Amino acid sequence: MLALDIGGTKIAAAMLDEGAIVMRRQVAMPGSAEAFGRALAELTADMPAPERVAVASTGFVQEGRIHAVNQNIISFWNGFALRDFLAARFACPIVILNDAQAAAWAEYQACETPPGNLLYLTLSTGVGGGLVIGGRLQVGACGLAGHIGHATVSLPSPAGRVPCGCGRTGCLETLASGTAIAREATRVFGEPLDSREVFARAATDRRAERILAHAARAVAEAIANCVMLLDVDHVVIGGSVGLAPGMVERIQAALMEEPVLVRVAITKAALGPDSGLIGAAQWAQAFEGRVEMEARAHAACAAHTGQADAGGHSAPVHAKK
Ligand code: ADP
Ligand code: BMX
Ligand code: ZN
Repeated sequence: MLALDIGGTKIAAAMLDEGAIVMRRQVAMPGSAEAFGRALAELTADMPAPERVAVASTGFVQEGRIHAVNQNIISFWNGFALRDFLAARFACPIVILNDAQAAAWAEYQACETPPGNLLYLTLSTGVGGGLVIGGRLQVGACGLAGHIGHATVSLPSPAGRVPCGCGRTGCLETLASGTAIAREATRVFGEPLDSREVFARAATDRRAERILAHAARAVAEAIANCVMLLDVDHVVIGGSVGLAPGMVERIQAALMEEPVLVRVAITKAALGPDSGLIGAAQWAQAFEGRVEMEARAHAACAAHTGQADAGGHSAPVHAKK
């Protein structure tokens, strides 16, 4: 099985044998469909022809197409026919899932004692989320389930409430993603800084630590909302920002500021940067053409994608301002 994890910053490709990763490669996510094709060819050049392709991708997935929630994450991703694109390269079944949903599924399977309801949060280029409720991964009616990065939090960013590429203002993603941390650090320090550099400076510079603590507080608020809404009893944190030194501890500390009722267990992703790859593979293994496991591009979802459905509705909620 070939597994791909396609994010706003990088693409990871892995060959799996009986669920275990045997080869793994990673490249930067290119900015066009043509360059994406070339990167894919390069990543898989020395891999054997797969029997199945499993994809964890940023964006929400409907019947093999990827739609952007945040228009600013990947320039060519909105409505991109990823399954057709891959089918032209691999003559085998292809299963596609949102990246955070895939990671949630893998992390749920990796739990020694399965929680009742699990929330997986990736702090990466954006902020993604996946939910396993009562042992079932939630993809949602239209593929959007778990998109907690676009739930708003009341904590303002020090630079004010920031508009998000999804059309809302004050989303968790505008406070706690790698992109948001870099933007805030660049404002505070007056020089271009990425989030890795903010973590490096945090031990010795209080301004850097404050930026990370603020992001952690926003995450804790979103977790509290999720506990109240869904009675989540375990939260798993992943993504390069979530896995960076001290981030989980900062979120745990911030959740202690919330009432005891919402103080759930928070752990670092047991599968580290591989949860998306492994979760997509596990999902594809179980899929066997069961369409009820996929979100459908049904009439009600046309509003999300701006595509007119049979009833003639076309309400692009993502129209750029
Ligand atoms: P993707 O979003 O493509 O899945 P990542 O999970 O690697 O990829 O997240 C990318 C974001 O994480 C970028 O904003 C990047 O600057 C940031 N990042 C990458 N490595 C680190 C690190 N070691 N420490 C902190 N931030 C990191
Ligand atoms: C964004 C959104 C989610 C995704 C999350 C994390 C897009 C293109 N992506 O909120 O679907 O799960 O980012 O993705 O709208 P990543 O790119 O940070 O890995
Ligand atoms: Zn948003």
